[in-house]
Amino acid sequence: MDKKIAPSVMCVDFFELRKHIETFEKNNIDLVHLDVMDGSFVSNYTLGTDFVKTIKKNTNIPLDIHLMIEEPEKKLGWFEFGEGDYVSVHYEATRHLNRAIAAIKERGAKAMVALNPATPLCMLEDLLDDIDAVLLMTVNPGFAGQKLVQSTLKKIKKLRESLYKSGYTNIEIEVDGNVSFENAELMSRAGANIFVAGSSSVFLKDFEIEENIKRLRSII
Ligand code: S6P
Ligand code: MG
Repeated sequence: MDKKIAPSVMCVDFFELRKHIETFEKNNIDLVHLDVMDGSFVSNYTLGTDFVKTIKKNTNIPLDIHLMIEEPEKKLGWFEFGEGDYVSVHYEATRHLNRAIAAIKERGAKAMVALNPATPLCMLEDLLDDIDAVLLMTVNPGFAGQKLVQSTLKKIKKLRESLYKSGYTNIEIEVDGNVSFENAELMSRAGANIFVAGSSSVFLKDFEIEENIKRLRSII
């Protein structure tokens, strides 16, 4: 399965946005990770509908929209995405997950279910026929710059093994949170293939972003 890097835009200096997007394009970045937070599902607020629209309009790199919002099925229509983009909705955020997944797929995008560190993998059981990927949170959602929740490393391995055993070999696994160079290696070995790169790798202070991308790519 292809390994993909998805830099997290909430970690960049917004005054330099254009420069960062150009760097992503020049370095063949696979996905642009956009964290959307509503101040309710998580306490923080981040990138909203206009921001997503601006990025969509200004790059051909597929988007990876991570919706940390309540009842996402009611808001999907407000977001700009389409064929080839990835959109994740949290298991914990809705009673109508199936409806949310169907609405994402109707628009040709890849549907992804996100699980918080404390949400067990068994919750995915009846979703596997309908999803393209699983986003395993490796920190509690809401903020960049947090420490890895160690138990999530075992969770990645357990998920990859059970997907193989049950024949869902095409389902991708994305990891999000403290994907440092050190942790990325462990996550990759455990079976993750999409790596959200934030302040602990690609945007690590005092290092060049291009160098960090190369380093991360060589590790995964
Ligand atoms: C966190 C969010 C993430 C962060 C990313 C930051 O709620 O979903 O996408 O932006 O994890 O990376 P790092 O390396 O600072 O943990
Ligand atoms: Mg995220």
